[in-house]
Amino acid sequence: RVADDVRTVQDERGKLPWFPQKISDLDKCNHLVTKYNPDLDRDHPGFSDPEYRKRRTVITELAFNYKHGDPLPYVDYTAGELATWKEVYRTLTAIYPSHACTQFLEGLQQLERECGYGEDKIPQLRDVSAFLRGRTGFQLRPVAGLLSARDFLASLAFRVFQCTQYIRHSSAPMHSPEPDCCHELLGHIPMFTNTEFAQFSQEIGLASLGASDEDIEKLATLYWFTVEFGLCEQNGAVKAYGAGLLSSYGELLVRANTLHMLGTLITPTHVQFSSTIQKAFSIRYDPYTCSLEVLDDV
Ligand code: HBI
Ligand code: FE
Repeated sequence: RVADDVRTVQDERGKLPWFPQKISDLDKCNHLVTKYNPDLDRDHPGFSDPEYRKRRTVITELAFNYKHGDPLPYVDYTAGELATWKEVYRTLTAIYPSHACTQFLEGLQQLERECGYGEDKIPQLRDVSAFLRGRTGFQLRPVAGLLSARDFLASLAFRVFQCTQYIRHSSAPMHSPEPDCCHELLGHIPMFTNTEFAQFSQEIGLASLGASDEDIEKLATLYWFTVEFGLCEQNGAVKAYGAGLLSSYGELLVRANTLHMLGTLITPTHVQFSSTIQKAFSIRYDPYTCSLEVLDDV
């Protein structure tokens, strides 16, 4: 049994799961997991706020209508949304120097210097995508919520990171049950400025293409314990590089201290994963055309 967010939509027996072969195929990688969105999750801080839900719908429409090659949608954020961003930005950046790994801190500094990051405005995906392309070749596309693991991982194979654009509810600035722009822009984006991290991300993505549901679940778990909640040791101290930690004040303070004692340090280089995934073919990525060449191994 695999989790709901992993299972392939049409599970045709014996047939290789469909996967994107060129970057524009990512238009079809848009299967959402809706269980944490404010229309369905009673525990979501925005569940009983119709204004919030309406606003979130306006922003997610931009992602639903987006096609590869379109200019990334620009969102005119409201004063309330900007206030939430400011509170999140101030609170988190205050503890980053002591809790975040050096690669993250360097990435954030670059973004502040060269990409307009700061507490006064929510960075636009268009600007962040252009910036990242020049650093590590990663680019962004908008997404309407929590994406299925298969679709999310597939986009990484093309050096594409799928980003939500709505912001968390103002009543809970320090936590969101679903990914929001604070999670993406503060938690994930700084790490994507790092060459090794970008390479690791693409490799997980490539390993996921055409993989069985069981293997997708393994890769999603690996992703969870590294990219989302990973800690590492730097100069004898425990530092976070996981986006789930770096976009949540409580997580960052508590986990960085307790996980150290449990000795659960995981770094991507400790994990050998793609060699244990059985596939009947291998893949070569062509960076010039952003497409794949599929080679039969027999
Ligand atoms: N969807 N929008 C979005 N953002 C993520 O960070 C994200 C996702 N779907 C799955 C996911 N992350 C991973 O944690 C794994 O399930 C691969
Ligand atoms: Fe994430």
